[in-house]
Amino acid sequence: MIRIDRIVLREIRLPLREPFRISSGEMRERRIMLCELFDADGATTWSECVVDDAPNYSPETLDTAWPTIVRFLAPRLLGKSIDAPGDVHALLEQDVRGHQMAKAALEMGCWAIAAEQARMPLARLLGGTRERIATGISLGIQRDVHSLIAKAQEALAAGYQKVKIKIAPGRDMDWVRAVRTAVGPEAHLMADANNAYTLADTDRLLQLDDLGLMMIEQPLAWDDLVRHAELQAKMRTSICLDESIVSLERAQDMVTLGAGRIVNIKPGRVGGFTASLRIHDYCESVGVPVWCGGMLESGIGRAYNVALASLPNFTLPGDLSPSARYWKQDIVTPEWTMDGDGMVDVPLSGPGIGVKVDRKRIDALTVRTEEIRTG
Ligand code: OSB
Ligand code: MG
Repeated sequence: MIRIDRIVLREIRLPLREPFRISSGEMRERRIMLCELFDADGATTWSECVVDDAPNYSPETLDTAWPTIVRFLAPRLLGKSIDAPGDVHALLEQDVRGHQMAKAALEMGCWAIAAEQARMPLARLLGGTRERIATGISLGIQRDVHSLIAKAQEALAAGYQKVKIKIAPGRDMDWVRAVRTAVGPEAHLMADANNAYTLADTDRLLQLDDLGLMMIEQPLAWDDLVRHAELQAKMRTSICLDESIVSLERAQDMVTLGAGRIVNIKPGRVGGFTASLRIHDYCESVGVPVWCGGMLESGIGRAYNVALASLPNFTLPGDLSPSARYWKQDIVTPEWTMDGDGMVDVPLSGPGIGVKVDRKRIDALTVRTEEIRTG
């Protein structure tokens, strides 16, 4: 039984080790929104709302998620006795349109509370079976092709099992081809366009077919399945959808329309774990591989992604780099690490999210807090 009687929101600022640039924007410092959830029986946990400062990935931002939680979502949860964490999704979804990342922060927090109560690792409560998960790196758009090649080589040497290259018009085919030439035909490469193209670019995008990519992620508009289907019909390279998949229904539509062949599941983007599990199970039933994407999470959000990625149909390496790829110092102990084979351990030795949260450090980084209580 879950009964949340207090939620504390916080904003912290954490500078990235290096700027992360995608076709739709650049980030230097992560504004991170954290939630602390307190259950009436004494169980507590931390969760992360994966919103960004700007609405260039999804319509949500930190400054929309915060008041949405305070005014519309937290009041639905607070003081209510809930049998199982799987019930929270429907409670938050009813008559609240959108705001998936805001919903996910609370929903996933309830799963972690349930894991604490059951004295189970979160990964196992979700049904995860893996002990270690395969990791890929997501490389932002670099200053020039030489630095991109160097970063890709460095990542493969470190053991990463997949290199995702962010592309945009003018920094695309030639750059990916140069990386392919440098790293050889066997390396697992993919590209992510974050909506930078339209169907007018079809001929250009078809050049990717000669580069042996695992997939191209979200080449067209964030909310457009129909045109992705038109492109996929012409393209040998598999399209993987990220931005477009905001629910189980959109994953079903992708398959029905032929808009893509692979799904990047980010639990924040789909409203939390219940929707993620449904998408995972549906994709498994129709033979669509999934992998776990990332939103430059702190060590807290990463714990949730790693737990999810331990499920069986997460058959492709996720964007789940170790802490040191993003931060000088993470806000959890131990920090997330990756071994030389590109594997990250799923924390299985204790209950809940499996990392200790460094409250002192979080206090020092906090720029605002708000407490929401029952009544
Ligand atoms: O498109 O997957 C994306 C980060 C911010 C916004 C969108 C995306 C990304 C990444 C980062 O690719 C992956 C990571 O967290 O390592
Ligand atoms: Mg993406």
